[in-house]
Amino acid sequence: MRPHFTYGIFLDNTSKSYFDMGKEEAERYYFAADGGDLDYYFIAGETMRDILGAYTGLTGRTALPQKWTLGYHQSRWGYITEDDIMDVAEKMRQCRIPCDSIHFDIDYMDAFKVFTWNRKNYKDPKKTLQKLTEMGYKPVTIIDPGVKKEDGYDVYEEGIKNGYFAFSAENELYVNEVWPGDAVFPSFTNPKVRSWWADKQKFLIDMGVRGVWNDMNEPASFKGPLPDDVQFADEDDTVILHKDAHNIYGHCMAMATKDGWLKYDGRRPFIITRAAYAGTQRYALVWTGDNQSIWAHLQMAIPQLCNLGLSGFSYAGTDVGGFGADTTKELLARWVQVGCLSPLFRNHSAQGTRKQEPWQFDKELLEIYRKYVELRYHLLPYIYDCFFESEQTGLPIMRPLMLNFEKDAETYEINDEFMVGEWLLAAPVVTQGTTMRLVYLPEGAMWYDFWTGEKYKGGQYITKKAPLDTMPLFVRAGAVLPLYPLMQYVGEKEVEDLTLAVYSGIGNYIHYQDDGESFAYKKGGYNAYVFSQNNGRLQIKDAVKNYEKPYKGFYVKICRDGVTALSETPGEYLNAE
Ligand code: MIG
Repeated sequence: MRPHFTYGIFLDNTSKSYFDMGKEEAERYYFAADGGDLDYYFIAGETMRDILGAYTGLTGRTALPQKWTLGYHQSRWGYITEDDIMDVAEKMRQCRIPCDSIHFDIDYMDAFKVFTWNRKNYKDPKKTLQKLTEMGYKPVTIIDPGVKKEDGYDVYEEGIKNGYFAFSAENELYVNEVWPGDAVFPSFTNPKVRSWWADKQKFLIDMGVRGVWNDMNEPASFKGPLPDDVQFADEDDTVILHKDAHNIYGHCMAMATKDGWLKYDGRRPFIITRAAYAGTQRYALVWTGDNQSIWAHLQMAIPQLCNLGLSGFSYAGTDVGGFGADTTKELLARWVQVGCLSPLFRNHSAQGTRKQEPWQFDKELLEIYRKYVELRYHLLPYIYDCFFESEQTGLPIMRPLMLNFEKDAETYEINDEFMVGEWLLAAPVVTQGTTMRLVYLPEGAMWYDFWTGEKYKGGQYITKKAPLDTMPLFVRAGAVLPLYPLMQYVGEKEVEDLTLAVYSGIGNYIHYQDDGESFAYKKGGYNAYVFSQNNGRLQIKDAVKNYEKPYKGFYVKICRDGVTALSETPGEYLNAE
């Protein structure tokens, strides 16, 4: 950023590359790559938004996801049997923790063979998934790239017959070890291999799975990294060496996976990937992989997700509670507060660590957990709107303050606060034992405390009490926040009346409504409402009216200084007049 312009540089090179942003010499940026073409873009504009718009115009934008994917997801590596899964599914409903998805980690497979299901631990997997579906869950399964080397295993044999797997420098089948033991690696860089892999998705879709989680696609391997000279098949059946393909391996796997879901499911694909390249946001969302249950990794979650957002990945998340090592009650309480405003909201943990579903601690934790998952479900239409706009502008959901307040230099170094869209500012506690924190409120706006309705002028630091059950959260004056009534999962009930929380000030807001699943919105199949307010006077206009189930009405609640728009629990408020 410079006083009168901003620029971005995108190096489009898949070989091992280097970036030195003023480390060696403060006045010099330096980037290079070991191979490939010197292919880079210089993007100029006035603001960071311009750069992001142009960069995502070039590399692609995160598409509007299915609405349920924005709900809460529960996962753990260690749900081994169908009883384990059903137990989680039932407890979630008993404890009244809203939840839309349960994720199946590698243990659902037979001997870690991709596109198989373990019949010892699941008598009838289709039936189990059917049961989950009836309870409102949308099952998501993990898929790794490594294919078990085993005679008679169809995926392996098909790949061998067609030459779909990578070869060593000596032109022999390249074998390394991953979960299934000796395994081989599909050449996702080749369109034929991608279309074969796309067809494989049918196995999951027919089973009743609703999304895929691609793991280990760096590709990761247990017996050391793949050598540089391992040979993959490229686009035109020529060879691309691992050293040039490594950075796009996950990208190409995501591409294949998405194609399969478009072909056999037809709804907006929900594909999560661990490895990605510039532009992978067109195919998949990302999660930040194996974090640890430590405070430093909760702190890191905010800049990580904001940086991903600035890199085109509007849809991203961290493992809530931390993946490796044992979480604690306090850490989990603080993590769910960050997680509930992260684009992907999933609790996940590693086998052998302390369990961290919301009921694994005490009543206090369960209540805190529920408060923030419920907050997420009330805010779903707001978050969905952010995604709707992200597809048009490239602007992320979760943003560093500076993206919204570029003129306020005080925001530049803040990485323990973030914006959700234009109107919400979160200042979570990310340090142990803290019950009060400083919050910077950007200049050029007035702010309301979400919980108490207190009004503050921007351009100042304030101190906020933040006991374990409180995440300081602020709404920019002028906001009209669309809110849903409480639901245990998306689709539990039709939302006929939308609640609008109006935070006195001046502002316009566009709200979108559609079927939440199909591609009809792309052809205009949605409703758009424009909410304009002038110091609490609200006007509602139907700007687009193509979706056949418009709202029947709106509940409006106005927040002025000291008058709380939302009571402690939004649920109570929503039932009020
Ligand atoms: O070698 O599938 O990042 O989320 O639970 C570990 C087991 C493999 C790594 C993923 C993690 C997942 C785990 N996987």
